[in-house]
Amino acid sequence: MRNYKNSRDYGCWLNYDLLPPAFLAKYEQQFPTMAVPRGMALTQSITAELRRGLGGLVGQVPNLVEREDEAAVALRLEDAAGSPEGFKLTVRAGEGLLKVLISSPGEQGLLYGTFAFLRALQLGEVEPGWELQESPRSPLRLINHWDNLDGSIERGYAGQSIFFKDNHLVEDLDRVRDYARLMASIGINGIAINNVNVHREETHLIAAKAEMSRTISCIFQDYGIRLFLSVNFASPLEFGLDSADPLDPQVQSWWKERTRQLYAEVPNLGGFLVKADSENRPGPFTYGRTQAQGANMLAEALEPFGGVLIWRCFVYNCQQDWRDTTTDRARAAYDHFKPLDGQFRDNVVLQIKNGPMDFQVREPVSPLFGGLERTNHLLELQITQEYTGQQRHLCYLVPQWKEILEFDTYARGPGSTVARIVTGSVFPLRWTGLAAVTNVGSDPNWTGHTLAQANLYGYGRLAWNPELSAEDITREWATLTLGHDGDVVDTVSQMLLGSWETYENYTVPLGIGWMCNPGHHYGPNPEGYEYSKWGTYHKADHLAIGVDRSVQGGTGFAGQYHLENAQMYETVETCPEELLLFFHRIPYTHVLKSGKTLIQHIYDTHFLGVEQVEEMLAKWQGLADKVDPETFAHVLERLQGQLVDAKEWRDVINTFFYRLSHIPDAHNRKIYP
Ligand code: GCW
Repeated sequence: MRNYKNSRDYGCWLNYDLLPPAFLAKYEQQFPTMAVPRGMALTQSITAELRRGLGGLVGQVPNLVEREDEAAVALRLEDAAGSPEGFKLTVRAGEGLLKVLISSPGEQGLLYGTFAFLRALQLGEVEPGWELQESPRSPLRLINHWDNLDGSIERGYAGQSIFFKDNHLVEDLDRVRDYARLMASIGINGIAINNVNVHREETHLIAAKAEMSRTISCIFQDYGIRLFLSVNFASPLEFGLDSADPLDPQVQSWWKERTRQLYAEVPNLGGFLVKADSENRPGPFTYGRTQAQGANMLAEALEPFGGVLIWRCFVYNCQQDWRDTTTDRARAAYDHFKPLDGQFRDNVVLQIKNGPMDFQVREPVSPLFGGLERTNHLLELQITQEYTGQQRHLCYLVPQWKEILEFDTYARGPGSTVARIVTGSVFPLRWTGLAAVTNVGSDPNWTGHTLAQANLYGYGRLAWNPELSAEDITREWATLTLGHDGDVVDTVSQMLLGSWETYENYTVPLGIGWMCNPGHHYGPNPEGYEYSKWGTYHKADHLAIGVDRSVQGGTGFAGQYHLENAQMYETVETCPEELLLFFHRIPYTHVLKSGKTLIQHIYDTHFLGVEQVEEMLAKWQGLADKVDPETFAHVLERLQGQLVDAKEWRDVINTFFYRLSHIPDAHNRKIYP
């Protein structure tokens, strides 16, 4: 069998194919030499990247020279102010050659500058007089793996873990290196390697199994990435203590000592990530303590080593009764954490899922954004497509993330967007940024669906700079990954950019969420979660659907937002229609702004969604001789599967509503009786 590592899909956006003739005319033989400062931790990675990148793109591997003034591409560590992760790139005309200078106060900046240079070269931007000065907008740009030590991945749709197998490290650590390189190329600087649901085996990653963490962290270190570990709040119990109470001095000193020893073994540790009091994980509530008391205890242990404690806000009652209408899961994160704002230590960072529920295809933004003013926090996104087609469906999430980032919280008046909050420009917070659950696994193409690589890429780019536009990121990814053919770039960009809306059209309407099969969450099942304990009800009956979350007469969730948004969500008339069923209970006969009734809207969007998948499929078929045959065949197969599944969604959802409402489709299309 051919080594899958030579495939284009494995190379992702770093294939570095020879540039097309028009570009080569500009760049060929322009970069014969490079100068890279010696003795840096990242010297080797930077040098190797330039060799590989230029060797591939312009067909000439540059020679290393000592003196900066003799080099076509020179890297300079500058003793200047500014972010050590930022860089400046300048290009000028030298004697017959281009002269590229990449400078930064830090070696990490030089690494990012190197990747930016190679990217710009592929996009044809490098020319005399061109300059680029960038630094990441926030200090934490994190990836979370939900990998278990046995090699399985919770909500993983691309094979097994690339780190773990049968409770050991995988043999192929080169692949971990390739991964670190991919992540560094998009600016990721921290990776949590294990599942936030920390089971028994994983508890030992901070102790007997710390050697595993160390090995991975050494690889990460070569790419400027810090390793994070998800830890079990009840670890002390596993190690012989009879309590995990955060106020118990014995527990406190146990964590301090364990953390000290861990740092001795894993110096490149960024800190801990904790899921506590959430979905049956242990936490401070067991001891009658607050989330702040729990987080602060761990943060104190990390503090001497500069570590940060990332504490998730996904705390809610998962033992609900569907008949209980007073408990609203959407309220939970805000209700738990808002009152604690200001009580957390400086090195605690709260990690908040984008929406108040759980990574649905459409949700409002969590009101904790704009709600928290004095506590460090991160936006948590889900790259892995748990509820959005599990990498069998094309569902490109960058447009969704852009909407979230552009949402105005009004926390400090107009313009207080989530993007500005998570980059620290609304509230002066030390630690801000983004985290996302990755979609990566051991599949040869990393992400199951090759086009799902765009989600991974797009996340990194947005974490670096949330102001980049979805269109720019998409075209950039398509060019780097699939080459310069304008038709391919246009077509694939269109497919990607429309795919989230398409997915929404044939799945769950107007923000209601769920309606999927319980457990694995794939495929339609309108009542799959309706009577379960998880608090995710849509309450459809024969007349209406939706949950009233207004203040007047509902659960009051709408009132958790700042006034402008609270008022907007409060009434049916002002609530954005795409979220109508999230905030209100609406009769099927209610007339929407389009002039259609709700029920007709549901029927129409479901028929439309399937047609849109048919169009995507046709578009892709049109690229048959323009993309790599292996990639072509694979994506084709996925799209064909998506079409079958989209029809199933359409029919199941439409039938469900028809049976409940008895209202026929105005166009008499086929809905099962
Ligand atoms: O969406 C839910 C998932 C769980 C996950 C949890 C979480 C890791 O279904 O699998 O557990 O969210 O985010 O903690």
